[in-house]
Amino acid sequence: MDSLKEISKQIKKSNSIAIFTHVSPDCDALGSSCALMTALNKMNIKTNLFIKEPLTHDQTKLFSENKILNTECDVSNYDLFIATDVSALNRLGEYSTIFNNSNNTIVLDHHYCDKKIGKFNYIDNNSSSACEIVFSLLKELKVDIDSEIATMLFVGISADTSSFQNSNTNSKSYLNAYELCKLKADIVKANQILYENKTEKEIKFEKYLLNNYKIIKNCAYIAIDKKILKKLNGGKADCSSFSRKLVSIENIIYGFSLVEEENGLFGLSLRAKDGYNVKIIAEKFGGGGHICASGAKFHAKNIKEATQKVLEAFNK
Ligand SMILES: [Mn+2]
Repeated sequence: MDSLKEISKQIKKSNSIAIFTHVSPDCDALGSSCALMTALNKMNIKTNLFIKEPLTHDQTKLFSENKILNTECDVSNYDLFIATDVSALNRLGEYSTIFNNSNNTIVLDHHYCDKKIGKFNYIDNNSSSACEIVFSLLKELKVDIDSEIATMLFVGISADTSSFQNSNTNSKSYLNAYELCKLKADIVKANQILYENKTEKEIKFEKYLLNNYKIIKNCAYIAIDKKILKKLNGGKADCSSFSRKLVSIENIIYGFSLVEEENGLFGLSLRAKDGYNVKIIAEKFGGGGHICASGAKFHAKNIKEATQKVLEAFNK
């Protein structure tokens, strides 16, 4: 692995940088990439962040969408490409080819990966979030971390640890959160938007979850097809916290949600209590992530067959 010192040297050498992050960006993907872009621009290094998908309603309150480009990335405009919160090429979506074809790339991530996709790679799976890594990098770069940057980094740490509850939380996460508070991260705003901001639709989805989840042995799960999504007037994003909620049940070790995203294409979200592994299940379906929190997408005839496939994988 390359040091943050080496990586900051590469950054200081470059004139213009493009940043990418993973598809279906979460608050850590956005926090790490937006904070890095803002800080580098403060250092007068021309930096653009490219994200194809629109932000969710909550995310737009935490990150300025107008500073993010959703266009094609003209390679000739940049001499360095950085990916945050992602270390697998396919998770870069439409920007994966550009990243793969460039010979000057940096990866900053906390997901374990056997294959290194950057020229320079800083991958630390002891960090709770990519935001912790970007925070260390910004300190190495000696850039002034203002309240806006501190807030974005705090949001990513808080979101990836589910407010310091997930098993990826450690003493360093608390220390970084402490330092970010000292740097005037707006934790009231972050907490309100992340945790006290439920819409009626979210309540409706939660109600559906609580009325319809099933338990087999130590595994709680919910399966939702397009018909149900339509009835609830929502989409896959409205189910994103389901597996985490299911694994919070007493005596339940594994939780998963299965959501039909397109006809015959199913999104699988998996969670396990500390000390148990769901990543091996995600990998069986061509996905990945963390030991305790991972996901995949796969095809099946219908929701029944998709559910059966996942339950069989658990049985094995
Ligand atoms: Mn992350």
